[in-house]
Amino acid sequence: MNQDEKYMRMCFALAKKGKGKVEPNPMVGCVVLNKSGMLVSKGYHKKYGEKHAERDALLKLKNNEAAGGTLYVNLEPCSHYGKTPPCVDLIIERKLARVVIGMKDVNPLVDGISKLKKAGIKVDFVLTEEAEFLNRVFIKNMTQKLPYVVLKTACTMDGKIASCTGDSKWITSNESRALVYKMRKEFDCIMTSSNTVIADNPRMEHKFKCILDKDLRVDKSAKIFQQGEIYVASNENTPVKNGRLDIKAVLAELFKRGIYSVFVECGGTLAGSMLKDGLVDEIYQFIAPKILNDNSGMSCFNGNEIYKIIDCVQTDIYKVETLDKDILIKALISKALN
Ligand code: AOF
Ligand code: ZN
Repeated sequence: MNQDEKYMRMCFALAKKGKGKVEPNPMVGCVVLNKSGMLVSKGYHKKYGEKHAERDALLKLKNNEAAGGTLYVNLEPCSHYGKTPPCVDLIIERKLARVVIGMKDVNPLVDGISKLKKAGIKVDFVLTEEAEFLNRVFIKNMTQKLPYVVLKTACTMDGKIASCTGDSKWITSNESRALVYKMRKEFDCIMTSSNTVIADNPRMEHKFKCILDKDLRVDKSAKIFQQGEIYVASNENTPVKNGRLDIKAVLAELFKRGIYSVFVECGGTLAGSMLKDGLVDEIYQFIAPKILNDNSGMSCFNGNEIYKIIDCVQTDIYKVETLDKDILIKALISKALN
């Protein structure tokens, strides 16, 4: 691993300390080396609205300590007056010779790179793909004005979520189900369908829940209503397209309400149509060591007829975890069907 990669990875680790506290802002970490290449300061963005990573690192140093040195930061330094003044101004003032950046900022207000170059500071990039992966939620939020969507499913080795009678308790182990409870907390909202609420009557503890219920079929006595704030998307508040709720419109509405990430827990129909419509960013798939061995069982993804394998939804698996009994696959959607 070269030096630039080493220090950029350090920035990633620092950035991650802000996870859960900086959203909807990006996670950013910063490392400063002095003229002789010695690490003299580290910083990170700690909380939404507070100092940016670069400022956090540079303000720990005396005025001339960073002069001629190198600053590492996983996101292009900002050049705009937001809740804080532009980081590029401080970098220029502190006379850094080189800035190594992970990714270009997708925020249209930011144009830090050209400002740095104009000031005679050398700019290099390193580990861009990793930097973009780290801030994938921020990138989606900023560029599409939509929440980042993770769809969770739990199935047998043959991809079934229930038998032909609808029996589904339980496919995955206690440990996996406990892990799902923890995962929910990492998202601003959990989303489910009227079908799931009617079939399973889950509690789904969360501070904010969205139920897709086009014809308002779910009874208010369902357990899901016992706790948390609930947004019911129905034909009364959401456009209907081809007889179905326009889920993209629901996501846009959630975004306006300050929801930046959504965890979808549903059956095969909603999962299939969200996948087909390209509304899913990522899949968490729990697979239990069971085989239903019945094609009339319910599938975890139930879209339309597909004739060619080339038309599969493609994913990039980035993590496989072995749990007590099950496995968990985490995969990014790399190509939607349409
Ligand atoms: C952060 N932390 O460490 C960096 C950011 O409203 P402000 O002033 O906090 O600016 C937010 C924007 O600044 C953010 O969307 C991103 O484009 C840029 N850089 N933001 O919260 C940081 N370096
Ligand atoms: Zn900044």
